Amino acid sequence: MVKQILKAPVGLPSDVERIKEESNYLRGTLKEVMLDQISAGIPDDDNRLMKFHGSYLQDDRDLRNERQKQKLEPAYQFMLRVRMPGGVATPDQWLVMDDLAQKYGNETLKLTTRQTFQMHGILKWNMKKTMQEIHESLLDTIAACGDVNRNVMCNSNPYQSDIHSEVYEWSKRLSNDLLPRTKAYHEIWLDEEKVAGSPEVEEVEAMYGPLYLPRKFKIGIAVPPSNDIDVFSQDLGLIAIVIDGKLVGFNVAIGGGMGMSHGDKETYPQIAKVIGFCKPEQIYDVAEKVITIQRDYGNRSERKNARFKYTVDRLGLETVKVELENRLGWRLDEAKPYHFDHNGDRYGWLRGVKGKWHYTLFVEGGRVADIDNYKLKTGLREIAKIHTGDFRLTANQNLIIANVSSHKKKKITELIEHFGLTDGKHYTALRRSSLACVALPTCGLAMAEAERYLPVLLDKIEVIVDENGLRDEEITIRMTGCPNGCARHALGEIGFIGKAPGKYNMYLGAAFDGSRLSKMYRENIGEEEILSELRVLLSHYAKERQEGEHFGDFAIRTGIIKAVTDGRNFHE
Ligand code: SRM
Ligand code: SF4
Repeated sequence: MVKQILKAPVGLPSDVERIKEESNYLRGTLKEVMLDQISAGIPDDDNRLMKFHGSYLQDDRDLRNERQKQKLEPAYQFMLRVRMPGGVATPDQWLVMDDLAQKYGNETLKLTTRQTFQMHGILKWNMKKTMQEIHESLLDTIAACGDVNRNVMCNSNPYQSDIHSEVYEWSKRLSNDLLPRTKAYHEIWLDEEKVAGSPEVEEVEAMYGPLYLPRKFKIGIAVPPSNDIDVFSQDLGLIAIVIDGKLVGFNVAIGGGMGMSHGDKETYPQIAKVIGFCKPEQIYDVAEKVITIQRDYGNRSERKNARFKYTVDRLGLETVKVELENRLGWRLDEAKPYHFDHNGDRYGWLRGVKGKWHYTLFVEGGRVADIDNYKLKTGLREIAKIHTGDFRLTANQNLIIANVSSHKKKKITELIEHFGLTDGKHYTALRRSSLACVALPTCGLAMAEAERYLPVLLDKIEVIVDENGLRDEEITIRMTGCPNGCARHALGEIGFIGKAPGKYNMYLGAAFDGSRLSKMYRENIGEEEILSELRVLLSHYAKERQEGEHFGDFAIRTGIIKAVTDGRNFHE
């Protein structure tokens, strides 16, 4: 093995590093401040720690100005994110989430782009009860946010192959084994007794250390030909390799990520690069060692440059690979061939390999709510009451009612029809291929609308789509309220990033299989300009595309936009 001398960036540690250091393994003063009845909020330092417990303090931005005028504190409320590897929930867990959202939240559930539930609008006084009920349902929110390994994603299509359940088990193991070891969560939320003795002795975070990671860390496992989890957007992406129906291992890809800041060339989205192959039983070791490289060499001064993608780009891909192999004490094999077809979902009823049925439902923007006549939340509650399989939350914010027996299929179909739940097939394929992040009113970082606006914009784009005979053409379209990229905008064939209220940067040219980034096409445009641009582009595409050519590839081939194969060229 080659000996290397690597350096972490020098500079004063960021404020968050201080907060972690002083937190006594993520405790801070959370226990006390959650009891305080004077404010519905909590201090900033504790809010930073709150993330490690799967929650953020937010305020309802729709009410912000009015409350300010009335000299009231902001309408503070908490967002809560569940840790649920691979997005698999039992019907009972679904019912608990539904009930909690109703009792303590804003009566809706958000199915996130990382396959889990978020609840919004939980008041401080209800947080502990909510956490405890989640725990009783055998789920938790540990490490759902914060500078640690997050919810591990996994291909959500059980109909695809026998391999799926095996791969899902690996995602669960990774998620559990990479959890922080501190008992802070259990003490603060579940009232578990503190074990006697000094915490430093009790809780050596062998892998994370007392400062945890410089930034969040994300792992996802794809099962080709589906890249539904956008494996190249992960800090550590694993691609299942199946030979003769057997899972032989995983290709390992490192250094992906979507976030950036407008106009800041030091920040950029990046595609993870494949560096080799390992056997299934080696993935924990690989993940652990990759995480410790980021722990040791990630940037702890500049949070905007702290993600693993920047560590990889700074040190060099080959150097990181050598360091990984040094830490493993063995070499990765050559990466094995694989092929992705798409990064979307396949809707409606599909029969799986073991004779079970799976129904993929289109959930626009991932929002489970009863809105006017569309009683999605009620319908799913009724389905959960009789369902004996499970639910799978997809990385595209949709839902699979999975593992339905032929016997139960009839009853579930009746409920789907009774509540008019949709697989999206009466919409354009464009809408079915859409993703939007939460943005306003809850996200404190949103510069523009996303989830609430994309459906409205799509109503207008669909007219253009129909005029051009593109109704069944799958074109991925993604909108985020800011450049953090929570809906993986840079991997949408059409991407919009919020710049200011009603204004977006428009991106084109990403690959349909999630393997190439998009590039900025127009800056700071409003709805009228968006529609006039798309009118020209989509008509051009309808007339000039080659057989089977996807829109992103067309935009590159015809020179509408330059291809970006490495995020470091993103701003050029
Ligand atoms: Fe995200 C922060 C919502 C997936 C990149 N994200 C946030 C916060 C917590 C805002 C904040 O820090 O104050 C948002 C909460 C809004 C709200 O009101 O709920 C938020 N992110 C989401 C979700 C709910 C979007 C959705 O509509 O589904 C997704 C929850 C995922 C989950 O279940 O864990 C979500 N976020 C993502 C993804 C996509 C992914 O991971 O596949 C990304 C891009 C991939 C990546 O990480 O590179 C993403 N979120 C960010 C970033 C930018 C990080 C960076 O590298 O710069 C931030 C801001 C930050 O961390 O400082 C952020
Ligand atoms: Fe908020 Fe920006 Fe993420 Fe959208 S992309 S949820 S606006 S942080």
